[in-house]
Amino acid sequence: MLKVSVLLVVLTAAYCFKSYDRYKIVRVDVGSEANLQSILSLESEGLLEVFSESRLGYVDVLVSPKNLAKCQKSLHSIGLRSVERVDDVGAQILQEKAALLSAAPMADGSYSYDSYHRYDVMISHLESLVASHSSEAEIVDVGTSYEGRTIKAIRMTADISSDESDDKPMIWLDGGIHAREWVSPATMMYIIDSILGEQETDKSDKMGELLAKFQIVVAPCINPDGYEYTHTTDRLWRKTRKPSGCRWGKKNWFGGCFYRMCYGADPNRNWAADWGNSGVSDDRCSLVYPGKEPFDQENTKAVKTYLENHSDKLKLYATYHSYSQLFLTPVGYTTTKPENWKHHKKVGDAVVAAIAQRNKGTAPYIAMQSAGLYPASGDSADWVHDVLGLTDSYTFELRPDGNSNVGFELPADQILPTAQENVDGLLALIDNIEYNNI
Ligand code: 0X9
Ligand code: ZN
Repeated sequence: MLKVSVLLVVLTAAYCFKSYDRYKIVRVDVGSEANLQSILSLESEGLLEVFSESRLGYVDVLVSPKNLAKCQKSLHSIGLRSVERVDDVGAQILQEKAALLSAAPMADGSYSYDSYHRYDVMISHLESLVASHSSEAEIVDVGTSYEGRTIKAIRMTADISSDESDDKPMIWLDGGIHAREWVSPATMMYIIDSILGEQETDKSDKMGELLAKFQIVVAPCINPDGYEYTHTTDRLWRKTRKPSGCRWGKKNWFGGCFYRMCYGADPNRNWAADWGNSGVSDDRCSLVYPGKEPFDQENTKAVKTYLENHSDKLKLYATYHSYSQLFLTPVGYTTTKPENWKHHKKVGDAVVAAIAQRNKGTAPYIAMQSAGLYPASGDSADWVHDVLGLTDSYTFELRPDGNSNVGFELPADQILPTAQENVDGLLALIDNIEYNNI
């Protein structure tokens, strides 16, 4: 009986949801910038959608059943090799949805790591943590998203109500800037629970030392509009949700859009560090549209303002994405190494070693300069590095590894190992930042 009702709810939910029924993910070899341009022109013809950006010589594209034959023909005619990676994206999404719907509902304020949770569940858990740890945690309202959600963070430090606590060196961590990367907010929640001793209880001495020395601010989900949209409407949405205008700026005779209305900007292309130059598209509907100008998205503006206001204290910035299991060091728009590269290399080696130590036998994380993955302008870690002048500014890419077929839909039983290894990764990171080594 339970199975039948879960199936009914799944089918109803699927009906309102963007369908990826029989869509395929195809991996295309792109050895050169020219090849990538050919893919982008197939995208503007509407034959495919770039799904995840080109990484280390390939790009994954999403192809509808209607376009499959034509798309394969076009790829073949321009000499690009391709291989099917996922046979039916829609089936994968339905499977995930069924698991979500059969998960036990969360009691007010509680949280679990066996399922992905909605934004309000995360925030009410933060509030309950603050209530039970009032001497060491408080909620920070970072700002308001385009759709009116409050972007919340939790600030944690020993003796939080003392005036001195505001002056302590600051560590900032954020998650969920890309909407569909669900394991990122979940990992941030686990890191928060661990810092406050609700998880990883064997590390309480270490966490106590950190809270005495630093103020640690964690914003688990800084793109709440996009995140909620992935739960209600389109599981694979990446960007924000602010309308960005008609595709190619073209209106029809009646004042509507000639093609269609585009929504959102890529919030990790929207920061003022080499903004708009590489790894972006001026197609407002593209998943890497950087916005009309830097910080024209409410959420990036809010986080930027908070960081600017605390820049004199900021000692570490880390932002958590998925997927590929990487630790990315600045900068991401050019492969020219910054002057603090030697330090970045040392930090990266320490972080990936600590992660590997925690979950032996799983694919290791790899440390590299972020432009080595692919050059892209306007990301948050580069802005903190270049504009705030902070050496220790990094991007994590969490599980799964780059060869995975599940991609952003990491099964929920992987949340805990991902989060656990990243508590160890974070501790190694903090031990190695410049501030702790002078
Ligand atoms: O493209 C991104 O924004 C990040 N990858 S993701 O799949 N999570 O979208 C990587 C950012 C790394 N930064 C640069 N290459 N600049
Ligand atoms: Zn991302």
